[in-house]
Amino acid sequence: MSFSQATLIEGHKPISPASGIPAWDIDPYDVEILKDPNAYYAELRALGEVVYIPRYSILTVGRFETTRKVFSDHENFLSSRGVGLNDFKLEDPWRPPSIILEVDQPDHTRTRKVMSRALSPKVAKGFADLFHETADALVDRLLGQGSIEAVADLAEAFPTTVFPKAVGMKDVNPRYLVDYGAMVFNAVGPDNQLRRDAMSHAGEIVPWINAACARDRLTKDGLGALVYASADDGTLSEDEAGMLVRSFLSAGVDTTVTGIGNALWCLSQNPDQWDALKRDPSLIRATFEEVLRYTSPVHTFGRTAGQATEIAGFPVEEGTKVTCVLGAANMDPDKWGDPEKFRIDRKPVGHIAFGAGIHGCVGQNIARAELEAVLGALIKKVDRIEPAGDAVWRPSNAIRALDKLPINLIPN
Ligand code: OVM
Repeated sequence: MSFSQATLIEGHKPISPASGIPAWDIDPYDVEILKDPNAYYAELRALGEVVYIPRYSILTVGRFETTRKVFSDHENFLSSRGVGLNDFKLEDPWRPPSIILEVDQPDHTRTRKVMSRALSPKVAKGFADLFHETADALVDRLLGQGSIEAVADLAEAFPTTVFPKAVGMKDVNPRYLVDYGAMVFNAVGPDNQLRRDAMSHAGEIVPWINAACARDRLTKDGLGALVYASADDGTLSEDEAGMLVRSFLSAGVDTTVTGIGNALWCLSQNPDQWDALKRDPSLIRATFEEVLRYTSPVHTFGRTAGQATEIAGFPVEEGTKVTCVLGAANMDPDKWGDPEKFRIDRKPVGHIAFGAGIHGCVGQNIARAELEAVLGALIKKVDRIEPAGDAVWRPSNAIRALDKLPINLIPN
């Protein structure tokens, strides 16, 4: 049997799920669920190891062990056919595929090596002064201001200041970086209003992003130059180097903006945990890990079954799109005691907020260094973080981020 374009659902082949897989009549990309996902996560886990969602003709997993297993099983569950609902084998993607994210072994190995060297712990340490000085200055400025809107004033302000510097970008446009992130992450969802709204900016932003990745738009001392050095030694072509710089800009801004915003949300909602962090600054890193577990900034990413396979004993057809709900896995009570409690002393080793397996977040050292600087500046200078209005979420098909977070930073 072959499928014409007209019979595709959300850009992939419709499936007939194996018997025994429960069907669930739900839209996981409904904005109300995206804004407040915990009940959806709980029901997904309760329904079974794997659930069929007819609306999108996908399978979905949310229990910790199964989600981790599918997400790290790169032999059976491919990335090269896209990590969203579109199957790149059947429909052209909205942009040339990423040569690290949307690729399988062995091609992945070569680009991954370049990126993991460019983003090594040693390189991240080299940015510590820049990150700490920027965070200290930013928090000093905000402290004089009374109540702040922490998403724009801090969560977006920090990464859009330090990250272009770390990459060595000569072209500066914080708004374009944030909006490009929104496109990249909404693009992995269905063709819904969120995706269309994000894509409505593509015409001006995509060419700007692509141009900003060229060798001559980068300084000689940043992450971009490290990647272009791999073009000089023959590991990459010049075009491939530009594509990997594009990956920095795709994956490095929205994610860290979200990490900072979500950290401020967690700490402003849990003043006892803020106090505990003030008392013991050695818990800064553990606090960020708990923010990652508790809020899963990337809530859902997918894979495509490259061949007939199985999930928890249920047969899965070739071409099946499987969404992995990282947010549900990181809240699974079978893995985490009292998952709905935000506890900075939890040390949630093994959370999958950065993914798992060969595609696990290659930028996580930089992300941790950024959060260490921001949280470090806050605990040095701020006595209390008080909510100054309701937090508003910014629904996205893949990111769980705030849109507005009014808070008061009360100085020491
Ligand atoms: C990329 C990339 C990498 C990680 C996440 C991401 C969808 C994009 O290489 O473009 O967001």
